[in-house]
Amino acid sequence: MNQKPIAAVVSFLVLGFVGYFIFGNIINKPYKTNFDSSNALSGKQTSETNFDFGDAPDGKQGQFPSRLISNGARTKKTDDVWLGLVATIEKDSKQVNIDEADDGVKLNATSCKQSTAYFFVRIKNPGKMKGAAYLNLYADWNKDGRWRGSDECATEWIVQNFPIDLGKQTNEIAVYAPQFTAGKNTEKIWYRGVVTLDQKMDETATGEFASGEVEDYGPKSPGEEKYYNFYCMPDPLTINHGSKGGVKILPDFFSEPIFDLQFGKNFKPKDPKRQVAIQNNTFTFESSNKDIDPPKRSVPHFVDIRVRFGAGGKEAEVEKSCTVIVEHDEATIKIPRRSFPIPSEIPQIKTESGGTTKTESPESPQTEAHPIQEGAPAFIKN
Ligand SMILES: [Ca+2]
Ligand SMILES: [Ca+2]
Ligand SMILES: [Ca+2]
Repeated sequence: MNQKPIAAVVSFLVLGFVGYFIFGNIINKPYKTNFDSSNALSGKQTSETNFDFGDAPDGKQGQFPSRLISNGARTKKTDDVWLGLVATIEKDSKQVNIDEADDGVKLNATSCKQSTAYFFVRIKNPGKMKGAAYLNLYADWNKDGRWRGSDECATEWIVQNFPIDLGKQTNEIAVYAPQFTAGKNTEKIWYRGVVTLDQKMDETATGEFASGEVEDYGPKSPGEEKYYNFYCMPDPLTINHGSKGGVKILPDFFSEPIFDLQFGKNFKPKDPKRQVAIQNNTFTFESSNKDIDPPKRSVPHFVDIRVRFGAGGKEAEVEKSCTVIVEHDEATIKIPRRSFPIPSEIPQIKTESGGTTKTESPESPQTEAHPIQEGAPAFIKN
């Protein structure tokens, strides 16, 4: 069953998007939800005036319409339909090129030839949404600091309201690949990718939209083209004490492939409370069954993983932690001094075992339920 979707996304594997489709299976990842980065720092409540903006230079370095004063393209809601994993909300454009959530558009442009853009479109309620979303893409082929007009090969408004029927997107993330003719110069350009819900854009790349996300990408030197990062799945892994579970380590959307992984330099895989082992690109976490100590509580463990990327593992190394939550439960404690059940304890134990069955099985998201892998990932060309 796993073979079918893998075949369906072979073209993405070639492009280095290994593992991107796994994202379609991620539901309720607590730290991956959209966040308000401006307020995350200040601790303030989200105000009515916040939007997601683009972050192309709007000032001396370029005249791109990014800031509020320039009527920069912006979206009010970012959790109906958005690009990649995350979106930010800010009071004004984050100048320049410092939006942390530009993670859902990839341009594969060949000078004056037919080219492809990849949009990773994420939706909140797959199978339950109605209406349309629109994809737009603007590229500054002539490098004059604006998205306007055309060069000798192509218009700078390269994808024009490419429609997505949201009712037909049954996966949380789908990839859309509109095609276009690229301009003459395709190197070191600024481009803007936008998804909007129900509303169309125009050639100005400006305006306020009720829902969606705006992502701007700046010029990259050849050395900066490569990207290395990974994520843990599930994150967190939740297990009961005395049991074990596995966490897969997967490369991000645009990351170079993982070469191998090992524990972080200061991480102790074995101690009285746990045994952690790495095999292939997965680690298993076993919580010691001696580790039964009331009261009922959740104990987080942080497993430091160091991943090497690229050919021979020599291109890059990234180290970060995956979280494992061990649920300690009084229900397993034997209390020999009591020969009869105390009535109040019976429902308590039932409740806890009910909670236990609801706890996410470490295996089920990838290997049993895997709804994304049941259907081929949406890959739509026009
Ligand atoms: Ca943005
Ligand atoms: Ca994004
Ligand atoms: Ca231009």
